Amino acid sequence: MKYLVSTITLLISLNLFAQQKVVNYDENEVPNYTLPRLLVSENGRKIKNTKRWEKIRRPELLKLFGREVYGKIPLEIEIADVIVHEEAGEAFDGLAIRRQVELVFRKDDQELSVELLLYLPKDSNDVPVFIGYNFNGNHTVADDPDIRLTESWVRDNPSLGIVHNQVTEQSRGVSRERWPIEEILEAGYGIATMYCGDVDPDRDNFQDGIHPFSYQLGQFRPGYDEWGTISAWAWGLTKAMDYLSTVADVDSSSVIVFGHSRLGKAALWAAALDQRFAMCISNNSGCMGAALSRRQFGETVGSITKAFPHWFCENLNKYASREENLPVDQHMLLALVAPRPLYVTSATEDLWADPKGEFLSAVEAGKVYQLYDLEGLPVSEIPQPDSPVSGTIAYHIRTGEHNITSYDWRQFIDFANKQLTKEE
Ligand code: GTR
Repeated sequence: MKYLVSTITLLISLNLFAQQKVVNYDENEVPNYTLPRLLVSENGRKIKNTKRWEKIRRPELLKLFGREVYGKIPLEIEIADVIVHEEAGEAFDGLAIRRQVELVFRKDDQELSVELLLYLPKDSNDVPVFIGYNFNGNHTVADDPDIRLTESWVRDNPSLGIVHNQVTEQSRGVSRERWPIEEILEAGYGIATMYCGDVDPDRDNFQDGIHPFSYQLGQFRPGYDEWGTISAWAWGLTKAMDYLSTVADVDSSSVIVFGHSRLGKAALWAAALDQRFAMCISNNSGCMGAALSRRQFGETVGSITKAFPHWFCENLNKYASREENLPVDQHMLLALVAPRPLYVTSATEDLWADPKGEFLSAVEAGKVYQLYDLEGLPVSEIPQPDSPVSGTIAYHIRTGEHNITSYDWRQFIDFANKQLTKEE
């Protein structure tokens, strides 16, 4: 008996030790690593100019991220219908008009509806627009009683009245602090959002959302190199871009794609894939977003593929605890946004997302901006908290936790003002 108890105690402590080792928050424990080379092609050719970048390296990297990380999008599909639920509702005491449309996709007997909510400053045209997903439904972004409720699956959250995976009135406006819409409108920008779960519910189940549209007969999940949920979300953003290009009051050459956390990963991948996005904002996107995987600081390939296997293609599992074998690292994803303006943020308490790894990744991506004679980041040391720095890449680390706040938004607006203002 005594022997049994001490064996169990030993096993428990070994297990605790192992768990502690799993998450590294110690800079001294970051392994020595060499990043895969951004500016050398697969067959060893030096990428010395924008022509070679665009013709050779950019397509190679897109292919690698598609095949090994997020999964290729195995589907060409157009919006079948746009159902306009509201054309120009008055919102925010006359500051804005609200438009709500349903983008409908059809294939054989399948149908998928994605609702897009768009606020535009009233009486303006050629408006630059921010577009990004929300986590729990369009109605959560503002205290606006006219925003339609999603009928899609939403993760249960009884404190918000989300039960049986359906939203209710109780969650209206609950995310408003993350969405300073009036400030955005007053600054002369429109803002568009969609519920990510309309495109693909965030669960380990490939039977809903857009995925089944790409299946052959008898297929129940995407292939090893085919789209996980982040690729599905990125696809949805490109479809929203298709729609925004048809809206007369929107300046489709100034659409800024943004996202927080997992949705920041999707925003980066969407901007990499679709060069119509004029600018990209990655807010606290962390592991498989902006942060360098090889640092293995905070969340790692091993932990993310264990907790959220459905976000990626199955191929990514090969690199759990084998980051050094990845043919890419995340500075390459950031570089795929070049030469367009890119904003990367971290938060001081968001160590899980590896702030330093997000910063260093942005520094490295600057090499591609330099090919375009643009300065990426103007500094090589991580700045003090709440001290944004910017070239054509911008970065700040905000004091506080994993979140997107009005402080972050003020910096995004300032940066967009600087970067997108057209020369007269
Ligand atoms: C965490 C996940 C992160 C990040 C975050 C979020 O649990 O580990 O990669 O994406 O969720 O989306 O809020």
